Amino acid sequence: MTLEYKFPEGFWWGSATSATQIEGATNEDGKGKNIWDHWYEVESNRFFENVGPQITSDFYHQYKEDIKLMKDIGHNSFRLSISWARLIPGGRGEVNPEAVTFYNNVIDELLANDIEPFVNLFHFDMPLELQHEGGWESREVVEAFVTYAKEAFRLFSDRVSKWFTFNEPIVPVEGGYLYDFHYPNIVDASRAAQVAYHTVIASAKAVEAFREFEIVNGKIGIILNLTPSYPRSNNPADVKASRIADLFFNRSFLDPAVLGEYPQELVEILKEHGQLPITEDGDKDLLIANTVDILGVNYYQPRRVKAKETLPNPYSPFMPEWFFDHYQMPGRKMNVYRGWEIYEKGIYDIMQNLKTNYGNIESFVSENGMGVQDEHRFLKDGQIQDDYRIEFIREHLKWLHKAIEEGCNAKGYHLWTFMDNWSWSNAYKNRYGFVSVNINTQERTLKKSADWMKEVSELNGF
Ligand code: BGP
Repeated sequence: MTLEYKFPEGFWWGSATSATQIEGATNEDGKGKNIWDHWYEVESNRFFENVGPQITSDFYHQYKEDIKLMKDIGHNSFRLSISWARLIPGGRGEVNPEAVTFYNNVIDELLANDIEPFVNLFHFDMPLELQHEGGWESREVVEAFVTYAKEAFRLFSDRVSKWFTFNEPIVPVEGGYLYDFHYPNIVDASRAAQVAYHTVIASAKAVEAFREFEIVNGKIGIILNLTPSYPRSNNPADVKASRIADLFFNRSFLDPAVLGEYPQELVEILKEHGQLPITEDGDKDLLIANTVDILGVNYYQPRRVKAKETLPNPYSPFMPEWFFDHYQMPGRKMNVYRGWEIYEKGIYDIMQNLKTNYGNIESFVSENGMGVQDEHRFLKDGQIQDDYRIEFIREHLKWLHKAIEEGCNAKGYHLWTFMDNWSWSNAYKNRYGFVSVNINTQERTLKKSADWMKEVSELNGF
């Protein structure tokens, strides 16, 4: 069969998820609490239909069957995260042996099915005790993270060679310290800057620790949600607004992680507004010496911006939005369930940017996907006919393919997500999986997109 879109040999086909979103078993086998367990206990109304993280998709008990399904639909790789609070309850001290058994079992099961585990250390899930100590605002918590990272490398790196320090580290900054959609629900830009800075430092320190382990073929990276900024027009005021949005939301993590230093213009802006974080001697050298080997790119939506229509209220809390307004482009294509624009070419623009400005670092699409509400509407003969998802993936893959043809260093594509999972405040509202999950019975059923993906990964293209 001749394929129009053939991907390079060894391309990574798979999906991604995170511990809190699938494991469940939040009170079992010695797991400690994280901020999600706590926030749900104190404010369950913040979660769609009051559904919390206690059970989710029950991967803790069903991982064997789930991994078999991954194999069935052609996965050769799968990204999961370790729950820090499960591995080290309280965030510091003794490792929980039952957690070690669980993660060993999962890793072994993946390998037995020829699926390479990509393991991420932190996916929004701060252990509660450490949050009480200040979370990422605290430099001691950074040290606790490095100790946790070392334990994970020690325990699992005999079988895991691809590691990631953080998933979307900007999201806890935005959600927890600017825009009130994650615990601890603080609105304070200078604290947000401290949190962002400490996660960057924590990542670099984990990279440094990783290199001491000298893991054969080992690679360590970070996963960033890159939302390319597009100005409304070429008017210099719009272009400037777009550049500043890019500094805040992309380059604040991308530059230190990949180039080892912060963009000067961002530093100047924060300085001018009195928002610079506290730093320590030696941090600059740490960053420059510990850039990542590989970059995971999560891409869902672009960020369209325009120059501000009005001056910011000088008495309102300082925000990135002091420098730009969001722009709703007429005719934009929307995923209405999530309220996110769908713009497939964004994936190509990101890859070109990485090629031109970031040394063409080895990368892959580590998340991309489409959450849809009430998917049972599309049930036919017992299967969800998610043609919209197939189209979504296909159109993104075409642009990714073009980027690769033009020399971009992209090695794979992971969908968000394998099976429907629990989301941070939307719970089970929007479904993203190749596999549908009935949250009452925990029954799994392949969607049409799963059959399609099986074919794509087997043919290595379409
Ligand atoms: C990313 C996160 C995931 C996931 C996904 C979908 O930002 O890394 O954890 O949840 O987005 O977003 P949501 O669940 O908010 O719809």
